[in-house]
Parts: sequence; structure tokens; C-alpha cells
Amino acid sequence: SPRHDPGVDLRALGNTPQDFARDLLSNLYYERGTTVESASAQDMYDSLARTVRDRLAERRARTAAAHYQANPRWLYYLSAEYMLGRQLEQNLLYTGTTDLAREAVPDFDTTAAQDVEPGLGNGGLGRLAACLLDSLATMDLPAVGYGIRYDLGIFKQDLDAGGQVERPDDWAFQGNPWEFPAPDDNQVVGFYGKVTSVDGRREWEPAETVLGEPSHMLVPGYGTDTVNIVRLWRARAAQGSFDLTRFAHGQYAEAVADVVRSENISKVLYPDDSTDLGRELRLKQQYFLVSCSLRDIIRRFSFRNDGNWDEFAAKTTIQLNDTHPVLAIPELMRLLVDEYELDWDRAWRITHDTFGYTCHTLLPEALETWPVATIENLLPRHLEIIYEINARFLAEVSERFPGDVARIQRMSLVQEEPERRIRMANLAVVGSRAVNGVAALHSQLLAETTLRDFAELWPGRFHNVTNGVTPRRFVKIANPALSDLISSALGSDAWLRDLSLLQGLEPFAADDAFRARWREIKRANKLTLGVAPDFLTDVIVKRFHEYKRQLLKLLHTITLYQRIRAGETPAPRTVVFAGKAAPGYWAVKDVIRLINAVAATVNNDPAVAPYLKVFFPANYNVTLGQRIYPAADLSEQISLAGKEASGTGNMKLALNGAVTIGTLDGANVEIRDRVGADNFFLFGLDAAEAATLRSSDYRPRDYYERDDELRAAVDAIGDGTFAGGDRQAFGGVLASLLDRDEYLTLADFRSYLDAQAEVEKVWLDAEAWTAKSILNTARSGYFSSDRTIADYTRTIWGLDPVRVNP
Ligand code: 26V
Repeated sequence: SPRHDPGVDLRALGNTPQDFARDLLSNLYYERGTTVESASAQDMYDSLARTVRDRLAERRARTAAAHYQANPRWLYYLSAEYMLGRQLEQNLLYTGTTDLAREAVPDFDTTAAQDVEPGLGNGGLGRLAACLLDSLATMDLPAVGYGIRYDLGIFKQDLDAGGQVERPDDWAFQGNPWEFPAPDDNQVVGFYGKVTSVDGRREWEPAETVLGEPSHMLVPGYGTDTVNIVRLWRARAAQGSFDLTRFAHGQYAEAVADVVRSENISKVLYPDDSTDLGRELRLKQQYFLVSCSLRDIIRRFSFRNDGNWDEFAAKTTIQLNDTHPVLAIPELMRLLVDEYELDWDRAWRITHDTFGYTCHTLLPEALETWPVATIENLLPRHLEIIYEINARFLAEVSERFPGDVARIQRMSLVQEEPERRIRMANLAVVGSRAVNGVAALHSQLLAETTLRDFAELWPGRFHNVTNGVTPRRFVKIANPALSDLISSALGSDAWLRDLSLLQGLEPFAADDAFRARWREIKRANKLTLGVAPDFLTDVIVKRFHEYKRQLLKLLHTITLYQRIRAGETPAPRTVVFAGKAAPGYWAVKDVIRLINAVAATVNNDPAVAPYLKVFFPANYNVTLGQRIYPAADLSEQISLAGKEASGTGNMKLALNGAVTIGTLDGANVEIRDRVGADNFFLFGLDAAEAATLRSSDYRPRDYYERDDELRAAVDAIGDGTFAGGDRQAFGGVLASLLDRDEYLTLADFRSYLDAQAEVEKVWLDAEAWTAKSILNTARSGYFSSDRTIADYTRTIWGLDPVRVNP
């Protein structure tokens, strides 16, 4: 029977100024219980958000009806992280109500400033997930994103005496008007307990259960009526968990112990994306996400397809965003074999045909492994299933490579030394139909190094899908003036849905008036950011990691400072650093402290002021990024080659007309291929050279001793120049550079400075620079996440669009 009543006209919400103002007032009165006169900024924001949300909800209802009719193949994106960014401006744009809102709301800017971004991710991987959802909806593809509704998102970064201090990000403290709770779709998740045999079947009896309560946020497409959802799970204790008896005895903490233990599962996002910590609570989060989402996926499948399992893989494709949700593989096996009583081989075919796995790193220390003992305790039945998968898999390997014991040890899902651990990436590859890296070089290196044995066994399973970014948020919303200029040059705004059309800007690189206008916009964007409008804005904005080499940028900055002190007069520049460090990652927290110490010295030196400023805005997040990218002239993408899987900030910056200085790493390679070698400042070792040098007896001190400017910059770190004479203040940074220099910063220093000299030469010719800037935008259309989705759809997912009736 139809679930949607076509007789109901859901479009009662009009789009005249009167309709909009009436709905806003109605929300103010009936949802907030206040009036225009006494409304706080928060009241007004919440009412406006609901007014916009209701217009999306109407599209959502039509989308659901179209999906029900079509009964399509679905994509389910499983991700522990989503960095959605602010919602209000996006949803105003997508519903075409920006002008209505500005008219209806008394102080629009103050109201809009109440919007808080849900920072439910660490960095690149989480923001990629949000860009992919935006493109899926824009391309009318039936998809649901599944994630965790953390109470606390990525910490807020303060700078205290130049050092990073973390504060909790209670992002929904004032409520979240964009969210729809769906308590009827609760799931029950089990942990711990034991496995017994009953009539020849294995039965897991969990010792602890937790409720997963879903809510969703709307994910509208741009220029279409499709509105998809991202469904986020929050952990709750079962009703009645409060222990009244303990309470009556004055044992207040004990009375709520069960509630607290349950709710802790979705309490906080783990802010460490650099190392595998192996904490049990994190494994609980992962299983919580996987268990709730799979049951929800099966529920959705069952009411559409009468639970015919032979149809499951044809109707369902599940993409695993890195290894964080990889427990979905043994969990689906457990559900099929233990609960639905399918035989193993049939269950395995279904499971294997359902999953795709995206790998986002090459760093060995970021590859997740879990101690066997931890899994055995928390998820005893899953461990049995992993062992069974492993036994069958290793039998296959032995048959292909008889007697190759070393290979079997490398490929096993179980690492034996120094303790027994489960290798999640191996499990992901074995249990998936398709595996992909996130940029051409990354996918190639995965197949040649990290996952080489697997690529040899199953070459057809390995793919590349180069990352992309949404031009709606990162060009149209972030840079409205540039967007208007592009639309008027191209004669329409069709580029926002087909970014390859930016190619049409190429001829304008030779147009004097256009270049002048382009520069004016960049200038205005710098003023908005609060940096000097006529200085070169040189930006390195990303999470802090040693491999990303913010320290290389700092050594260059110190050299500039020393040259100016020595009487040189380089082209004026502002160096912008922004980004968070994992709270326990001391090596880079010291780098943040050092950057701010250098900034204090540089910015307080009047002799240097005309030439150099260092700016470190705190708390880099999506919102701050949207202000920085439009103001940037130079995009720093200077990771050691072979370490950055892709990068996506590089794409956001190029699309906003920043020229890249970078190594041949991640997607830089493809950016350079597309914008042209003349419009990209290349330096440094390539991945092969870097690997060779690292495996030889690399001696950073040799570089230090041979290069006078390098030595002077390093010495300034050690002699107290930036620490009021304290020679010990940055001893750790110094020692790690001179004794180890794991990421070859000193080896790439001179090449980097040469490339910076070339930057400066071009910058001094404003017309030449502007032409390069325009060509960077014109030739970066490939880096739209719409193209990324088209690639996934063609090579991995096999989805068809479903159009929503107007
Ligand atoms: C890693 C880990 C390691 C273990 C425990 C917790 C945890 C949480 C998050 C991560 C994420 C690291 C992977 C990541 O963010 N990779 C980035 O993915 C971007 C999108 O594909 C890509 O552009 C960046 O180059 C890559 O570093």
C-alpha cells in the first residue's frame, strides 16, 4: 500500500515575501513562544532555520515518494565522521530564499551569526564525506549517509601564549533546528557476553545492550528537488535505567551509572587522526555505528523487497569510509548466518558483493589494528567470524601461492607480533567488491606498497577515485563576488552544476578588464579576512601533522624575516597558518607554539612590518576555511611526496584562484597536470626519491651545515630569538629536525626556497600572476565532487538517478 498520499498538497508553504514572513512569525510565536519585539538572536535564528527547513522538508517528502515509486538500488555511505559546515546559508541558497530571509529578518547578519557548524569530523576524511553527500543529492542519486551524532564535535582550539588549548565543542547546546529525531527507528546494540551453540548454530548473548536513537539532517541537492538525508545515531540507555534504589540510598553517581555508560558511546568524537590509539570506547563507537546502520539498511530493504536476500546486493551498495566502519563486514555475516540462517557461502557472496572500501591514508601508523583480546571481550561472535573469514581466505592464498609462508603472514587478517591484532584494512579488502584510493598517485602507491599483495591477488578489485569538493559551498557561498563574476563571464550559473564549464574562463585570462576585476575581488576578500589587501596572502591551512611539514613553511618564514633584517626588501606577504593538532601530538603542538612565537617577533618588529606578517587565526574549521580560501593568493601543499593521500584544501584553494606551490604528492599531481606546469610552482623530491633517501642513511645535519640560510633559520629556533632568550623553549623541535627529520624537511628546504623565489618574481608582475590565478580556476573544474560521484557511480556503485517530480 502506498505510504505517501498524493492527494495531499504539501506545497502549502509559499514563496512570496508575505508567505515567508508569516511562516517566520509563526515559528517565532508557536515554536519559540515569543514575539518579534522580545525575540533574542537565538529565537530569531531558530525560527528562521525552521522556516527554511520546512521548505526543504516539503522537497524531502516528494523525494521519499519518488524513491518509494522507483525502488532503486541504494548507496549507503558509512562514515564515523561528517564535517557538514554551517547549514543556514547553504539551505537558504538551495531553497532560493536568501533574499526573502534578508527582507523578513530584522537584523539578518546577527541572526545568521548564531549558526553553529556541526564539526563531527577531524579533517579531510570528514569533510569529503559531506562534499560527497552534497553531490549525490545534486545528481539525484538515492543515498543515505550513516554516522554518529556525537554530543561533542572536534574540540575548539584556543591559543594561549601561542600554544593550543582544547575546549569542548558542545555544538548542539542551544538545540539543533536542522535535525529530525526518529525515535521509532531505535535499534538495540549488544556488547560483551558469550557465544553458545544451540542446535548446531552459534548464538551470541550480549551481556550489555545500548539503544541507538537516530535523527537525521536534510541533505538537499542544488538546482534539483532531491533532498537526501544523513542519519546520525545517538546512544541512549534503555528506558528505566535510572536506579531508584541506589538513589534512595544516596548513591547518586551509581544511580545513573548505566545511563552514563551507555551515553558515553556517542559522547565525543575522537580527535586523534594521526595514530591508532586502540581504545575500547572507540571500538564500541565503531560497532555502534555499524550495528545500528546495518539493521536500518536491512529494515529499509525488507519493506521494499519482501526480504528476498538474493536481491540484497543488487539493491544495496555500502561504501566504507576508511576502516572505521569495517566491522560492518563481520556484522553482516553474523546477521545473515546467525539471525537469518543463511549458509556461509551464500552469506559471503552477498556480503562481498555489497561492500566497497575507500582507503584514505598511506601512513602505517594510521592503519587501524585491534588487539584480538579487545575484540574477543567486546564482540566474541565477530572474532569467530573474522577467524572463519581468515581461514577461508588464507586457503585461497595458499592455493594461488603454494608454500609462500611470508606472503600468507603478510596478508593474514591476524597480525601475530608483538601481540595478536586484527588488521582492519586487510579485513576491508577481503570483504569488499571494490577498493579505492583517493588520488591517482595514492591509488598507485596503495597497489605498489601498502596493499601490494592484495593487488597482486585481485588486480581487478583496485580502483582510483580522485577526491573532489563541492563548488556550491566552497565557491558560490564562500566567494559570492567571484561567483557573480564567473557567471557574468560565462553567461549563466550553469557551472555550479557542471564545473567543467569553468574552462570557458580561459580566454578571460588575457582580458585586461577581467583581470582587474579579478584582482579587486581578491583584494576585497582579503579585507574581509582581515589581512593586508596588497600583500601576497600565502596560506597553509590543514590539520597539523609532521608529514604535512608546516615546519618547512616556518623555516621559509624565518628566512624571509632574517633577509628583511639584513636589509632585503622582498615582496610584501602575509603568511597564514591555521589548523588543529591532535591533543596528544606534542611534536606538532610545539610547532604551533613556535609559529606563534615567530609571529609575535615578526609582527612586533617595525622594520619588518612593511614586508612580512604572520597570521594564525585559531580554530580552523569549515566556517573559517570559507573565509580563508577566497582571500588566498598562494596555496601551500608541501607534504613530503608519498605521504598525503590526496588533499582537498588544495582543490578549494585552486578553485578560488590561488596558485599552488607544492610537491608531487596526492592530488597535487593531478592539479598540476590540469592547470599546467606554468601555473604551478613545483619543488622537492618525488615519492620515489623520498623513499630512497629515507631508506638510506639520511643525515639532516649535512643539509644544515651546507646551507647558510638553512643553518641561520634553524639556529634562530635554538638560540632563543623567538623565546625571549630561552634556548630550551623549542629544543624538541630542533632535535627532531637535526637528528631524525623523518619527513625530509631539510632535504627539501633549498628546492622550496628556489620555488618561492620564482613565486615572488611572478607575483611582482601583477598581470602575469592574475592570469595564472584565473587559469587555476578555469582548469580546476575536474575537482568538483560531482565528478568524483560520477566516477564512483560508473566504476564502483552502479547507481541510477531518480528524478523528483516538481
Ligand atoms: C585516522 C584515524 C587513525 C586511527 C584512529 C582514529 C582516526 C580517525 C581519523 C583518521 C583519518 C585519517 C585519514 C584522513 O583524514 N585522511 C585524509 O583523507 C582525505 C580525504 O580523502 C585526504 O584528502 C587526505 O589526504 C587524507 O590525509
